[in-house]
Amino acid sequence: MENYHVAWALQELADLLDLTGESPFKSRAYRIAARRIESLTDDLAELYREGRLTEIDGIGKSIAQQIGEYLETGTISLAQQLKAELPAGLFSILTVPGLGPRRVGQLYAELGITSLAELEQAAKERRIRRLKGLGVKVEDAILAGIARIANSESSGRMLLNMASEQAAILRERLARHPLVSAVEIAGSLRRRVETIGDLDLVAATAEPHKVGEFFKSFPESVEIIADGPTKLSAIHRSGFQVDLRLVTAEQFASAWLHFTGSKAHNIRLRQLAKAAGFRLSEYGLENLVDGSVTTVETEAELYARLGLPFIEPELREDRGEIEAAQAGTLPKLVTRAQIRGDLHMHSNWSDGTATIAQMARAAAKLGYEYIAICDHSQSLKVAHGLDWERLQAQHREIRELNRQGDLGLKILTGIEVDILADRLDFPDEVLAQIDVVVASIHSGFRQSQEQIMARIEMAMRNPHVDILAHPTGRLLNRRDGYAVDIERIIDLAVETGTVLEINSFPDRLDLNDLTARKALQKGATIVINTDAHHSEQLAYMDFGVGVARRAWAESHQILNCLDYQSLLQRLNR
Ligand code: DGT
Ligand code: CA
Ligand code: CA
Ligand code: ZN
Repeated sequence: MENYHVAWALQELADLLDLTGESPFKSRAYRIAARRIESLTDDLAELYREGRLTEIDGIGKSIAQQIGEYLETGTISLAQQLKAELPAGLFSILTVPGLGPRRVGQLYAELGITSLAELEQAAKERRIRRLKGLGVKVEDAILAGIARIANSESSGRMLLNMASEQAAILRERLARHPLVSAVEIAGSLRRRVETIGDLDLVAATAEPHKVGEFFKSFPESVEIIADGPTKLSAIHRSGFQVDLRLVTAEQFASAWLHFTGSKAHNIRLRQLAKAAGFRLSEYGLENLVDGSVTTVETEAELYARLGLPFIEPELREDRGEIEAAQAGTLPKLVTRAQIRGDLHMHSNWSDGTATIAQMARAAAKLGYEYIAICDHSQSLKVAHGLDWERLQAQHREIRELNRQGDLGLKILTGIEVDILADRLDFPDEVLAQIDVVVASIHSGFRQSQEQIMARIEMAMRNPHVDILAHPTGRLLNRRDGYAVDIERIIDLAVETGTVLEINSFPDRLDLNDLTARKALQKGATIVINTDAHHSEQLAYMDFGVGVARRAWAESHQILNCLDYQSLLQRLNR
């Protein structure tokens, strides 16, 4: 038994405790213990045999006892007992985004909800908003979540946050296996495609059979759908597929390149190889005359053998990267490390959950020089939009935080001003006093292209508006964007100097890679923002950077790659 099996069992026990409405302290203790165990390098079973479990930070007597029981018998009787008491349908409700076990337990206890269908009905009948601590926002989120499940089941594609999180856990786990000498994520996730069909992992091992058995024993697997000697596929509990390819250490670099794709990019590489007298495959380069196979140590070496410089995974789509590589004109792609700040985030002044100081501290930890707090404006009542009075109070708080000077970065004042039907949600005199004005549409999604474009043009022509946020309004797996004329928006951005946002939220990624690339080609400036409503969401920056890289962006084209002084100059232009 491996450590992560135990971690997983404790997680499950914590979920069960939450579902039954036990004290939150109990489940939290189990979750902390599970996290400790997942990152533990020592063998838990061995520590148990030596009677040393309680030496681990966060593991007390009673949790140690449960771990012991699990190691001895493969189950925890408390978990079995709780599971027997709860209706099975509750577990499907747990898959609704944003609904944790505690809330699911509350919905069960107070409304008797035991299935997705009952949950949807209760939300539609507006019964959920009346429960303590839930409200209209949660009810809407539940309906959206249910719709998203239905959609992603039909589209079958995962959002990047979920895909990256799962892939990282699985990669880590395989990497710790003693028979695995290398393991990497491949496929669309490595190329940073906006949604992911399935996860692809490539591992190097001399004993594929044993590693394959290990992969099949993962507790998240609900079904093994391919079980070959070097190619395995499993369906995991949350409904997605994981493909694992097992190769030798010598084949690893070629296989990683091959399974990273895209298919279109690989076809081009195979043509180049053929012209040079080789057959390119996941095993290496086979000489077409004598059949000898050349392997490579790195992807870069393989590209070099085809007469090309290294091509970054985000570019591998046959969208001109081969030609650019041959001509020596590949872009120097922007990196996460070049991002100096985040200019669109929310605080608990509107619909965020953290204070401004908390957001600032979290941003400083990411190495930023500056942030802008852009809470919603007054008309957006559901998000507690700020009127001028509260905005001024917020600005006082920001000035005070900056004056204290112990945050490690500068906070700019900002607003996400709503683009109303015929005007912005604040007059120019107010907007003039704000450092960063982000404009966006939150109403009238179904208007005609003419109406929507008139509103957007009005906003972009306003000299105080710095950034057009999530320009198309699309929500992945949920709804298409509004009827925008994206070419026109790009032209307006170039004409007016309004910066176009790549919103990094995993269900937005708006602009997308292709439109962002078009915007950059025409000379528009892009900003990569998170739109975080919580300090942990600041980490979504990686996803936005992925989109920018897929758009061939270089740092000089990105607003938030500017240092603080240059940023101020650009904003005041
Ligand atoms: P996805 O999963 O739809 O988000 O997109 P990808 O690009 O991850 O596609 P996937 O998982 O089917 O395959 C991973 C990569 O493996 C793909 O980009 C190209 C490479 N590949 C090479 N040969 C083959 C092949 O014969 N079939 C498939 N499906 N992929 C291949
Ligand atoms: Ca894939
Ligand atoms: Ca695949
Ligand atoms: Zn926002």
